[in-house]
Amino acid sequence: MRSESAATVITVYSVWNESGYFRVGLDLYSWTRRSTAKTNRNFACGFDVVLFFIEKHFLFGGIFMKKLLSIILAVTVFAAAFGVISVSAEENDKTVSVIVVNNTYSKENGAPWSGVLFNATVTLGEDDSMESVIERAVSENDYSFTVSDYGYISEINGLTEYAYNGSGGWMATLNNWFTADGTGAYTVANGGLQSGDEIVMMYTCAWGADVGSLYGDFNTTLSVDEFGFRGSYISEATTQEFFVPEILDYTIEINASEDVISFLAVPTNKNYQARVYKNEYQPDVNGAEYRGGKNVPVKDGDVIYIGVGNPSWPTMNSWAGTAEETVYTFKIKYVPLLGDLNGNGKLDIDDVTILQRSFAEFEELSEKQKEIADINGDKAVDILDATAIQRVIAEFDA
Ligand SMILES: [Ca+2]
Ligand SMILES: [Ca+2]
Repeated sequence: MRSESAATVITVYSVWNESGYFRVGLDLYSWTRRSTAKTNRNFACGFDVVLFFIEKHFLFGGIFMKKLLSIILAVTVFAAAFGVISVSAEENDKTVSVIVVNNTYSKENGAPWSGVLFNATVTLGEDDSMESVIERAVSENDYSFTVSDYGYISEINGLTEYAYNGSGGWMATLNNWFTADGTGAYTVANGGLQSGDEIVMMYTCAWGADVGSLYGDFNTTLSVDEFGFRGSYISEATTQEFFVPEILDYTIEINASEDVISFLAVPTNKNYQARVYKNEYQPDVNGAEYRGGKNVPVKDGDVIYIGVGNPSWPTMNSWAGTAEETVYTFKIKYVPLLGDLNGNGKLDIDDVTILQRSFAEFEELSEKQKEIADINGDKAVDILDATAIQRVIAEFDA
């Protein structure tokens, strides 16, 4: 995918909340939204995709069908994806999150249940794979499941494959990626499964097409519905408004001189991976990426690259053809807040101290600090500015 890249600036607004800290909307908003985005995709389990497959079957004959079946099996059964989720691990526990959800087959249409069955944090052992982790999560949450003769999960809590017009089944993503191989292939031992990963086991009524697994589709953009990022001082409104899948270059303005940002970068077609890099795009270097786009330390001048569908990365779509990758860039620009002399993204007592020390001539303000110290805008940096900062602090501590 290639498109005209217009530079777009994502301005990040910092907003005080009642407790006096900067609030990061994306924290709550976008990350919740990610899980609900799938919910919103209520495809009426249709016949179209099935027909597509049948058509292919007749067009290409048995070999194709075999491949197709193996893909479908892999998908139905395993589905692993490259997701990411915050590890709310205790101490040094290594954990992954496992979510089981059915957003495609409604009760009205006959499903025994729908929605999120559970969202669990599972401790990761050395012998674990995606497969074992999913099975353990299901049984630890006291739900039934069935492993088919082919070794994949065919039933969870009474919702079985083929339940919807013969075209339903279970698929899983690992960090929002429908894995190219079965879930058993992604293990702790081989590094395919890592602490902090997010596994979503989801029901599809259409061989994956209704949950973002688009076989034979070569779109490598990021999904606008599921794009976002969060940082300590980054608020929400921003990215949802400014991100356009076809625009490749952005500037992210941050209010703290340093921050740690997590990107929620989900491909439109989740058969492809999205990988996040800093300052150097290295698609050929395994592990050079920030897994799941999480916890990227940034400062002024850094450049974040998010690639989707690089031809060297695994995808089940390689059966159908080769995609052209899409690479987005996000330049990080530090835009200080007025009065934030220590550059930590908020007005606090340390800013007052810095100012007072400069009055007492213990320390001189840097040029940059001088620019932002005049918080009351009277062209002078003096005690009134210190007072103004104190007022802001007091107001929000009140
Ligand atoms: Ca400060
Ligand atoms: Ca002033």
